Amino acid sequence: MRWVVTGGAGFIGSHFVRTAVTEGWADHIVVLDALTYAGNLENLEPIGYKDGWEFIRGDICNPADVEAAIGSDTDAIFHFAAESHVDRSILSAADFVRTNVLGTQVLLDVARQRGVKRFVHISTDEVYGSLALDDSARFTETTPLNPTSPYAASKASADHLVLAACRTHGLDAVITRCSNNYGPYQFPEKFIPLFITNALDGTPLPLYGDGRNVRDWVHVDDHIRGVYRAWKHGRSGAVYNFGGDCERANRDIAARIVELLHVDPALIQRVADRPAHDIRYATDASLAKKELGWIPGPIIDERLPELISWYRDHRDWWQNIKAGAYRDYYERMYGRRGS
Ligand code: NAD
Ligand code: TDX
Repeated sequence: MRWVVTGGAGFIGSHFVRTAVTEGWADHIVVLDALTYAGNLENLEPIGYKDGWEFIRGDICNPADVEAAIGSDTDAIFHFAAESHVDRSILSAADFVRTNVLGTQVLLDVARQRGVKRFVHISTDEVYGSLALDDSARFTETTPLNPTSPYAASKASADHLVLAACRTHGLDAVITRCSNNYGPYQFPEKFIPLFITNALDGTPLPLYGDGRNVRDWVHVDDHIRGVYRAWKHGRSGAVYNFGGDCERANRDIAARIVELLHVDPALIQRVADRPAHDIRYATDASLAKKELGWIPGPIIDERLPELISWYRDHRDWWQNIKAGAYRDYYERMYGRRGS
């Protein structure tokens, strides 16, 4: 079994690769990653230099790079590569359209040319838009796509292209749409690692708006095991939602982080809200549970202490990031918001 994993040096992709190599999910894995600001080879270091995987630095928008990674013997492509941060897409959307839309189409074209047996496309529940706060409705796979941010719109576009390749050209493809992930090696621009690392540094935790926005939290390990099951058991052309059955308001997560780290709650500072901030995500994973046999593990309340320990024990990893080019972004974002 030979696989290509795009975005395998990022947060979720690296978790998938580390687990796949360790558990022997495939004979050989090619990681294709451009190493953008979010890609980091340190995320793959725990695997070590053993047989069974290789790394190619390449851009999914460049057909030559993609052709170098995908061979006629490639059994599956797991497509994690993306520009993934909503706030960055609000500052500038061009890279999102390029990588998430055009890059996905390049991969689909090469997959077809090379006769790849299955294309697993990693999407997000953000393509569905927002739910009301005072409602119990959840996103299902038939909820109409109604993306809010440029990031979500680019991911929805990619989903349409994947389904179009499936319907028009008979490409065997499966789409997964997961809700918010948390776990080790998440880039500290995202809410949970940003708040944990800022709290460890004793710097303010910038809570957007009133903090009542709700996210449905899934551990990255549960997500990648769902992706594996979608490859193994999913129907071609099907979409599978993954959610943690774990809706939490941002302000409650922030309060819990402060409590677990024994820092001053006054570190939580309300800042200007994200434009068109989706108020609530909640994902119904019934189909994945029924057809893939997927079940999420322990909820975030049980896993936050171990996650905080990980960030405490891996200070070098995130301090290197925070001391690098990320600083410019941080100042632009949070300077503007007045934290
Ligand atoms: P990430 O930003 O941590 O990693 C993205 C990776 O893609 C990086 O390694 C980066 O170098 C690589 N990449 C970016 N542009 C590339 C290009 N043009 N060519 C090759 N590689 C490129 O993202 P993540 O949080 O790990 O998300 C992975 C996937 O999962 C994305 O498709 C995202 O939309 C999806 N997703 C994320 C979440 C979440 O909560 N983080 C939830 C649901 C779905
Ligand atoms: O500084 C912050 N303050 C804050 O209050 C940041 C960065 C975020 N937030 C809020 C905004 C959201 O309501 O926290 C919540 C989570 O924010 P993000 O971590 O940016 O995630 P979100 O916008 O919900 O999108 C995430 O989930 C779906 C991922 O980044 C996407 O890649 C994924 O598709």
